[in-house]
Amino acid sequence: MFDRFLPGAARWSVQSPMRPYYITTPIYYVNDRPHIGHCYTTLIADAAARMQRLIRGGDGTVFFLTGTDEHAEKVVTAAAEHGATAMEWADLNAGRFREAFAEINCSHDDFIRTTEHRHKSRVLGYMRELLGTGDVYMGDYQGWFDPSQEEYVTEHAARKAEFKSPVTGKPLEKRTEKNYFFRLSKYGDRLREHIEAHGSFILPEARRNEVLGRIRQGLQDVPISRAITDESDAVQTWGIRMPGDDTHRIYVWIDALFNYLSAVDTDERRELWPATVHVIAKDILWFHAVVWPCMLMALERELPAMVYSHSYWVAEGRKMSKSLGNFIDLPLLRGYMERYSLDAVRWYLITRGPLGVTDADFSHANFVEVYNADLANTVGNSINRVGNMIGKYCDGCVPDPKGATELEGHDWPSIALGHVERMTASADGFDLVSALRSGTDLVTVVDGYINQTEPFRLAKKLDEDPANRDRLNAILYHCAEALRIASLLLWPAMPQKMEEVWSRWKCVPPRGVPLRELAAWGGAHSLTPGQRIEKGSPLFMRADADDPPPTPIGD
Ligand code: ME8
Repeated sequence: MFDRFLPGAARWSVQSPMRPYYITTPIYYVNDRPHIGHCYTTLIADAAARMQRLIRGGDGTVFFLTGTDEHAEKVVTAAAEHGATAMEWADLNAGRFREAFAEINCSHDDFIRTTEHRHKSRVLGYMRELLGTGDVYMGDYQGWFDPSQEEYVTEHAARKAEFKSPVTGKPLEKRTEKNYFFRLSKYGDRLREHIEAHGSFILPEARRNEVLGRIRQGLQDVPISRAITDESDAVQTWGIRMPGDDTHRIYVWIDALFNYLSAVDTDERRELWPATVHVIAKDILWFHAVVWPCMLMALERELPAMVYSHSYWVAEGRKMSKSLGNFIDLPLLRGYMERYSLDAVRWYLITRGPLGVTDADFSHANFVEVYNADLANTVGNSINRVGNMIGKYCDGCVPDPKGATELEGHDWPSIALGHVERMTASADGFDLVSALRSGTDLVTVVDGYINQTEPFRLAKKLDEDPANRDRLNAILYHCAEALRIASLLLWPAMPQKMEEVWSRWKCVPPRGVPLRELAAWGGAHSLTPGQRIEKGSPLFMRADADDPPPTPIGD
């Protein structure tokens, strides 16, 4: 029914003036199963993708990519611990990521795995191109390797973290190898100029400054291969071999970054490049904001328009870690979905997550507070209240405003338009929380209007003055129409609940129509006076703050 919002439904034409919107998430390691962090990044990318599908309607393509990064050494070691081959283990966990993203209703258009032929074959092509640029050479590398993150850390960072992983706290290993190197140092100035000229290339601002600061200290060349000294070693032989040199495999990070290109390097999709936004977290900023753009420069490819780097979820005030056993994992999220609904979980994660530069704390008390404040008491309450009043005072049919658009100082067409414009501008600037606030703020305006005009009092005075009927009808129509528009703005975070409202109120948006037309006050897609609507049960029941956290479901 809502196929206009489904992945792949929109196709752009060559004449389309709008650039396609190509959004990506990191591809996740398959050594373990997904947790809240992976779900969060994919969820905010989902909300952003849905916002653009909504804003653009049929005008311009949106393409949303996620997937898994499979050639990491830790995939082989985790597999061995479970008596599996690396491929079996990767299959199992890639399946878990797919299922998790389906469970949280992510609308990605593609899910790429780096072990797929389409990816591996294209990576070989990119690597041959890179070798041909003269920016790759064989050199000696000695450094502190962090096996838990599959990366070398600088001498300075290693010392500072007492030779433990700055991310996981696991011991670092001193490694020396002969490797192929990419001349990152050659591109420092060009990259700095690019960042300085493009204010939203790295967001948020603080991350941009961080990167600029490090670039100013000078860039060192980076290894892009790992040596294979033992063909019987399962760890060493897992990965893509360097073209023309079987004694090296491509470094997993380089292999992984290429996914953004390989997924769209087909005749049908090539127009999608450059990506509009790579969504990542702060842990992998350097690779995305420095190594990747410099490689693209060497390959003479266009750079992505934005790298958006969010912060971290922590749990009940503490960093999530395996040893503390406090990971917010999928079974726990499932417990929340079952009790409070999937869309309540999506709402909480998207609007209270670490989108900016500070970490966000997942706490049960905060979840319940947000659920009650935003959903039960605001969005749900307003929709139920207006639906009930229409049921009671207008025989369950959308009332006729008789052309009135302004009442009690509320110029509704311009109020609605203001909120739609704010949503559009915020979505374009990747301020997703502000984009969604445009929806809840519009609901709050409706609440204030109800309190001010008191339609429930007016309904008791219909016999006193015949003009009261018209006034009541106009008030309730304004409320319902404003809520219909708010439901469009809230849909990217809460698609199921808002689709439920559309089906109750008989206002399912037709396919291929952009937001500005869908949301036009009293326009072709507005509520139809005289149309019978269904009341339905409350969208969000109030939650009891004293209830303990839900129990995890499944594994
Ligand atoms: O780094 N809070 O994969 P990865 C928020 N394969 N987000 C979190 C998080 C947390 N506590 N923990 C993880 C890799 N994430 C590479 C990426 S891309 C070419 C290769 C999210 O499985 C966040 O998006 O370690 C972070 O950047 C990503 O998971 C790291 O996932």
